[in-house]
Amino acid sequence: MKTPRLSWLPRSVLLAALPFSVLQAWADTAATSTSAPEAKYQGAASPLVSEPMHQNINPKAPPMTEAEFSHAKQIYFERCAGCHGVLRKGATGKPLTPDITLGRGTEYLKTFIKYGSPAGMPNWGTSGELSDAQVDLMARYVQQEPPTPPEFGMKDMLGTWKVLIPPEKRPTHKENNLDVANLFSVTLRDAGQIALIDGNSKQIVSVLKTGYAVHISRLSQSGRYLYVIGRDGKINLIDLWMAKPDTVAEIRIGLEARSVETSKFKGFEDKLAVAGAYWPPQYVIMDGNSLKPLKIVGTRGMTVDNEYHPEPRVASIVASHYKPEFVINAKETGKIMMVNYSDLANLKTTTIDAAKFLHDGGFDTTGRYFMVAANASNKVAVVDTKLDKLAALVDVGKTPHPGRGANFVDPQYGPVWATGHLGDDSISLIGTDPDKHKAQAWKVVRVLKGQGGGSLFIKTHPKSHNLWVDTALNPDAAVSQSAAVFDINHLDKGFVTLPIGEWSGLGDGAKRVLQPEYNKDGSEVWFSVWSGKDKQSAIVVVDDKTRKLKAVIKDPRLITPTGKFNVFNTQHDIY
Ligand code: DHE
Repeated sequence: MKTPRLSWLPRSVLLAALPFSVLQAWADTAATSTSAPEAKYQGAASPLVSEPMHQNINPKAPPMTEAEFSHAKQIYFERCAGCHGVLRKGATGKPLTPDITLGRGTEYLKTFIKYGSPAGMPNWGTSGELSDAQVDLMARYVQQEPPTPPEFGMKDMLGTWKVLIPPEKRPTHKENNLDVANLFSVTLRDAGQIALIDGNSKQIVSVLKTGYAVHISRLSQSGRYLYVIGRDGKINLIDLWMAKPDTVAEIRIGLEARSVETSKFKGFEDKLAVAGAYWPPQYVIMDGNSLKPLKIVGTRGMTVDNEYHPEPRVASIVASHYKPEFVINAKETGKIMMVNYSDLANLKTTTIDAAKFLHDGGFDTTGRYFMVAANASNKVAVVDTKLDKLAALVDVGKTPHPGRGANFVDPQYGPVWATGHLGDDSISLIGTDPDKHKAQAWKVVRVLKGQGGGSLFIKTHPKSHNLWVDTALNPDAAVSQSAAVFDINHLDKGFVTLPIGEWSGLGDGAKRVLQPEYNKDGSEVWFSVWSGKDKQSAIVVVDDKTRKLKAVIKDPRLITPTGKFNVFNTQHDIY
């Protein structure tokens, strides 16, 4: 039994409303315990909010008018679906299906929603984010049957598929003078755009319209094609050889999505692309040059605990360097699918049981082992992509969040891969060299103490001695607006804090500092300084050797920059 954390709510209020033991008991049945930064992070608005949905009325649930239902549905998909799931079957938040919620009753649910829980449910009412009337509305809504968003199959995808410039009409050689390998594709999250920024001049080359709340960018094996995916499942295929790089094809692969990747194995370079959807739970393999959808595979099925899950969202996807395979991670089932793309009609998949809830990750320095955070299990799963086997499940700190992680050589323990955490201030270093450092392999060999919890991304570069760690979601502004840097050769000396937010010279704003990303030659590290949509944001470039400010990129077009993907480093999995 966890020790109750009571600082988050007035105990007297809670006790007056319900016996604590009752609330605590429900909190302890949550799928996991969630930290406040994590709950906030997962609570981003889902694009499903605007989808028409099928609805059964539950006669046993407290009545709601149609207008109330639609208002509640909007709140649910804006704030709750990220943790509790589209079908409310539970993810990092607990299940909220009527078989459970009807038994709790409206008053109980209202208290829960208003005051939050020790397991990480935000205090929506007392924080002022929901009014008492909205709390009452949500307590009634979660007792109704969850509305079901539509499926999105081949016909739907083909209906959205556009080839703007067919492959035969595209350039036969690079038609621009850009140093494409040192371009950065920068997510302009709330603008639904990416900015292509020249890594040398630091000028914006172009701003391109993409999907809603665009998420990540990946490169084809040759480095010519850039694939960008929005939260609404829209993919833009951008040709970096054009005189002015632009979208040459686009498609929607689902109603909500986060990941896209391309085939990297010898003989399949630039041939295929794959994207994973949150809704419907499925992944789609496409022709790499045109985005024509070729094969859709659903991920619904059993979890690692052998329970059925109707909504296993597809999280990170990487392309194996050892086989013609995509490594596809299903969040809710905790399963990793090694999907062989050499014969789509006779698709062979090796399914590896890992742990729940798989999220983000990256390769070790050899490219053989894929390390993925099973964030709610506080573990990192290690997949051997040569043998298609789980090499280890490593216990790390609370809610690991590596981005793609950081590879370097620990002076004492040899090659390691590192992750920071959302839920605590630790940085776990895992040994990754089973040949020469067998005793350390797949063990946490060292734990560094960072600035605080709320860390999203960690980064280094083969040519650097610096290990950079952000803490973008830390509740303390001084921590979220700065970054920590460790000297890899003197890890025991601790970190130095760099005031990146202050260096940006921006006025007021959230100024969350996130996602260190290196330029091609590893001499500069770029940070996003992320403020609200209506405030100015920036990118701060730090000289890696001197750790001094080198440049600030400010432009009215840089709206909410978050992820930055250097072409060369992304293409070659350098991190
Ligand atoms: Fe991300 C990667 C999902 C919120 C910035 N994010 C990923 C990946 C997944 C994911 C599955 C791995 C993709 C891959 O490698 O194939 N992210 C989610 C969510 O479900 C979540 C928690 C909530 C949501 O509603 O989307 C979420 N992510 C965020 C943010 O709020 C961030 C900080 C800002 C933003 O742009 O939205 C954010 N996520 C990123 C970035 C990466 C990422 C920058 C790629 C990191 C890299 O270095 O590869």
